[in-house]
Amino acid sequence: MDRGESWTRREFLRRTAQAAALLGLAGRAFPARASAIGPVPGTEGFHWRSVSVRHVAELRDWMDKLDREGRLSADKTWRGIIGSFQYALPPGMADTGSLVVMSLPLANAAITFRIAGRSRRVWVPSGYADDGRGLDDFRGLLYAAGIAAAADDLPRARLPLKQLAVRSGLAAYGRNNIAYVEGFGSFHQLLAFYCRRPLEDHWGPLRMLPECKGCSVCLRECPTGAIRRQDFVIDPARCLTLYNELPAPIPSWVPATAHNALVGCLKCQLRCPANEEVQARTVDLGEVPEGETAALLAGRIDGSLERVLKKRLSRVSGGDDLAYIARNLKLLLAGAGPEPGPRP
Ligand code: B12
Ligand code: SF4
Ligand code: SF4
Repeated sequence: MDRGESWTRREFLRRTAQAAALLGLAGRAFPARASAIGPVPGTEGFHWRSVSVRHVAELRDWMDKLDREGRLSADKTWRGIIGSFQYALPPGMADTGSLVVMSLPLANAAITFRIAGRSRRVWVPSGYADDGRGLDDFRGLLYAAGIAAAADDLPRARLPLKQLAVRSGLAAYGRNNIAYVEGFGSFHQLLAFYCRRPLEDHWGPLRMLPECKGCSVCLRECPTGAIRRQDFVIDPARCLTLYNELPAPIPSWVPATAHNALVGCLKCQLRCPANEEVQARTVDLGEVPEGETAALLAGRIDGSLERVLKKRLSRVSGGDDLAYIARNLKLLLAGAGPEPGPRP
């Protein structure tokens, strides 16, 4: 895969310092907040690509085409999320402007619960553990690197980010419909900002990850049949993540053995050959003592315990809703899902 604008940490620091000096930004606090789980060792920095804003309508056209062909799910929750994309350009954005799509490396994490004298490690997939960074930190990266001018407010682009990343040449689609970026595999976060500056237009066709040719590991691993043999587009209504991120009851057709993480699912990524080299970077989120685990599981959450638990679980997005975390943990324990460890 073409690496595009990819930086090692040393190069990243050199170029950002240079750009900051050029822009008169030297001394700017960046990143603005300390990271709670820290950068992924060896993969600090980010990858990015730009396309012209003139292509935004083409992102929507592709979605509409899939819909007309009957390839998109009718699931209401999923439709609600997809319906929130905003294809109109932000106010005042000229068609000479650009979209900058960023990929930031993430690590999977593990949290340990003490239960009945034993330690039970549980996966917290990449993207759910809060690393302490916010949108302004990411904008800060673009300013400091000289990609965007300091005067540009960089409105966030609420668009289908995987499609955008693949069209820009930054990523390629895996058969699991997750976007893979060289050096990060599937474990990274995508973000996009509108930028008023005309940047190089990398727009191109959708690409599949070369490793997917002849491979069906994710298709076999998916515990709920969301990845389809007959259609590249997955069925989101069969994806465990659509349900376990929400407090609503998990549908009864989901097998008891499907649950494998405190929230989300890692099954289609863990054994993926394209993740082989990037997968060993699990971050430890510490241990929840026996008393707190027992109370969480029993739903006996009084005021002081709630404060302690929220503090521990605040690194899990949505960690303030302890009821759904408790439900997921119970399901995981009952189904004897896999424990975090070396690549299976
Ligand atoms: C809706 C959504 C979900 C829904 C539905 C997923 C889905 N596939 O639609 C649910 C809640 C289930 C979900 C789950 C997950 N999600 Co999610 N999700 C999103 C969201 C908001 C939109 C995704 C979207 O556009 N779906 C619409 C479908 C139609 O598009 P698509 O999935 O890109 O599919 C394309 C291909 O099928 C392609 N296509 C069709 N035919 C063909 C043929 C060929 C040959 C090729 C190459 C392509 C191709 O066309 C489609 C459109 O381009 C994005 C954030 C964002 N703003 O984009 C995050 C996002 C995609 N999610 C993310 C993550 C991490 C996940 C999970 C891994 C979380 C977890 N650990 O459990 C799982 C993975 C599930 C999976 N296998 O896709 C990350 C992905 C980062 C990455 N590395 O790609 C995103 C980008 C969030 C972020 N900001 O980082 N997610
Ligand atoms: S498991 Fe195989 S088919 Fe699935 S995304 Fe990875 S390389 Fe592609
Ligand atoms: S996240 Fe889990 S349920 Fe969803 S497609 Fe991947 S393996 Fe299947």
